Amino acid sequence: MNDVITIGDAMITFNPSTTGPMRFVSTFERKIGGAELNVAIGCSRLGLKTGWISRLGNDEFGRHIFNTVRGEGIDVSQLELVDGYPTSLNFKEIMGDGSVRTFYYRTNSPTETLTVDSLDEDYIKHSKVLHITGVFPAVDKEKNIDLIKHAISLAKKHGVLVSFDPNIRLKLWSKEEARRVLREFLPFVDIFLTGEEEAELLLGTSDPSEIIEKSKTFGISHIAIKQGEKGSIGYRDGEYIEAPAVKTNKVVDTVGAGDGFDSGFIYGLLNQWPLEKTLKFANVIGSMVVSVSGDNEGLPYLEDVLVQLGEREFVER
Ligand code: KDG
Repeated sequence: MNDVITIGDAMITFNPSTTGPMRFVSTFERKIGGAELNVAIGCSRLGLKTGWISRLGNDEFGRHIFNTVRGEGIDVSQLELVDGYPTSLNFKEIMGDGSVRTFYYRTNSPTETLTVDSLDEDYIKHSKVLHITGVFPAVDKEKNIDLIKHAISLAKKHGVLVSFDPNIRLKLWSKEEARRVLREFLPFVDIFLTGEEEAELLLGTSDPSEIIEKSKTFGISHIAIKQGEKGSIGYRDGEYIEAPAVKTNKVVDTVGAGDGFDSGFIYGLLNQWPLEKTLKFANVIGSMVVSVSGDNEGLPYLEDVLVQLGEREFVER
């Protein structure tokens, strides 16, 4: 039985060694990225039993990602290396203030070989949460939208909670397409983890109270609004909580912070924590991610978060 499973496309991510426009960057560090995989890594490091459904190229980069995922303790039974599709790449540009642009090389992704028939009903049935995002449906749209809809229907059939982060990537589709497709998922979502801008695009408002009201009309029971450096807002069973952000000494790389938040939120929910504690925990994780270079390197282990929260002593030596 897995606590959390997710479906997504991962990439080798090249982080620039220097800040500034990418055309002037000559050296990069090889890392790994992919929104859904980041959440899987975050959940696994916190101690949740986690599975990732995906395909990678049967090449050196694919092997590197496969070994990393397995090394993170994530279940790889639904992961295959496929011939004829090179593992996707993503080059990042980071400016002095930590803001990021990404340049994808992910057409012909190995996940094109992942079909509705690849989904194992039993695997989904034996999970507590299915986490999906707006990235995967935007890659190879025609097929992946159906695949995600099928995964959601299997989850609903077996009482598995559906967690959804819109993660709208406008380099992959238009605002109109994203809105039309992702709104179709909303009636099946139990846990909605959104940024304000994404909510504006999907629901037509960035006002937190209105986001909550509109989300409730879709029957969504757990809502978290991620506000970056302002913190987060949560709603559950009539309870509305504003959780301030945690101060970060230096923002190095903002990519992956939202995925870190998601993993913390799911962890708190599965442990039946009060909403306030869950939001605080998730905010701390987001702040830890931005202080480290890479999309998932900053995702903490449970002990690290407890140290940040002052619940565990930090022992230096
Ligand atoms: O949420 C962070 C991810 O988006 C990043 O790791 C990779 O850009 C990426 C993507 O599309 O998955």
